[in-house]
Amino acid sequence: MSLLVKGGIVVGATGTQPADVLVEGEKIVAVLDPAYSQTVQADELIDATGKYVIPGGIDAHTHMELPFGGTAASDTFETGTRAAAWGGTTTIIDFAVQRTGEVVQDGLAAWHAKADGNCHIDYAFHMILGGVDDDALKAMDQLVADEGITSFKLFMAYPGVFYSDDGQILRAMQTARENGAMIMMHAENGIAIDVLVQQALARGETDPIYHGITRPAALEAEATNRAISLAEVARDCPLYIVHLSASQALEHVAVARDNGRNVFAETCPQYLYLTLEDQLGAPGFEGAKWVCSTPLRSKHEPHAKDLWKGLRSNDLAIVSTDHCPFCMKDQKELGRGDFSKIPNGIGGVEHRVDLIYQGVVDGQLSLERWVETIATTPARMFGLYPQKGVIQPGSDADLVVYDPNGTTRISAETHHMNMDHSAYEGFEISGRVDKVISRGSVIVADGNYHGRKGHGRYLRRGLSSYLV
Ligand code: DUC
Ligand code: ZN
Ligand code: ZN
Repeated sequence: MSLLVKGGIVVGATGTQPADVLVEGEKIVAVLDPAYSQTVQADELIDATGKYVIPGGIDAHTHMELPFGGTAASDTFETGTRAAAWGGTTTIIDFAVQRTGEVVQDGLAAWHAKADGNCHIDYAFHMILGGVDDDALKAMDQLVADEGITSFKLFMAYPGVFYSDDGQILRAMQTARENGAMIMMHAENGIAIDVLVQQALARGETDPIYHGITRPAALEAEATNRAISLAEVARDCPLYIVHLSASQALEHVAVARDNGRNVFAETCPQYLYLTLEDQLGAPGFEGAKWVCSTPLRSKHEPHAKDLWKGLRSNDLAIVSTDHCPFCMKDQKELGRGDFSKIPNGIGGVEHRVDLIYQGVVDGQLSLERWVETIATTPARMFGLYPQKGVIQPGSDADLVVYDPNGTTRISAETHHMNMDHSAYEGFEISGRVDKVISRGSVIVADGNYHGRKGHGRYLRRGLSSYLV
């Protein structure tokens, strides 16, 4: 079965050109100058005239079905990957979890059991280590060597849940330095945050906004800097700061990178568009929709502006979603009267490609940088390149036809995520996902869904392309 995507403007991380893309089976076989593709015959033709053709989006940070805060993230692998596909994301990297006291490989097996046969798009796993000990360190080597898992997330936050102390972090970093893996860090000083949370609750400060107030930027910056220092001690272990939200944390990343360190970072759309005051501080209990960690930051400080700048300068390499949806009903409501009991997380896997395209429209990013931050760099950072993240012969035929003249209105009424609200309700994007192709199959076309669960395959990842 062959497919020709014809008449579009192919946008990649390194340039933009009119080109036709020929797909044979699941792979791209040629990127053709339109003047030379007149004679090419294909079984199926997709007219991309006036539209961009980009590599399928890769969301390197999702949490489908994550048990958290006394409940579980409301998207299953089935609903979440379907929603991702609707929004132009054709690969996710989800976080398998080793809970404290659990064997790492058992945690991984549980994640495979959730995902296997249920995904609409291709997927890979990072591994959360909730208990770094001798066995977990050995398991890191085994996962890198045999399972295609080459990145491990540690938490400086959530004492008693996922938290690792500095000694545990250092040991995991030393192991990663040896086996080539990336350490991903949730960088917030959880011990200090818990003191602030208890003090706030004792004062009767129970509304959702206090979730943000008790997680100040200084404690994200402090943890970020500490993680960078620990990685330096571990002989420059590769370090990737997840969901970076604060200017002060970004500053530490920028300094480390200027010094030539193996330090990388991502941000998420919520930190580019949403704020402590306007969303987390919404009247009554509404703000619960936007309780996530790291938290939304103040609009009176330059965080969002600095994050866009960081994306331009590559101090921020990637935009992921940290997709961790919880419904208001029965889930976020667990924290009515006590913000510390609101499950942490925002859902957005469906909207990342559009929200960052809006950055292009608004003059924040170039077209090429849009593609780079949502697809190409995630592939390179996490060992999926060039199978994913690029339109070139030999790569998987994961393509999005994107209409710059279309409009996307975001609403819980129309989205496909399993959430009873939208963090971006009412947002209007000056662009629209027109068609989505996953490994040569058209799964979204003109507002209709043609994908199926089970189409998505598990991807074994290599080491990061950014490291020697
Ligand atoms: N942050 C969230 O908001 N949710 C899940 C885990 C995390 O670190
Ligand atoms: Zn986190
Ligand atoms: Zn996360």
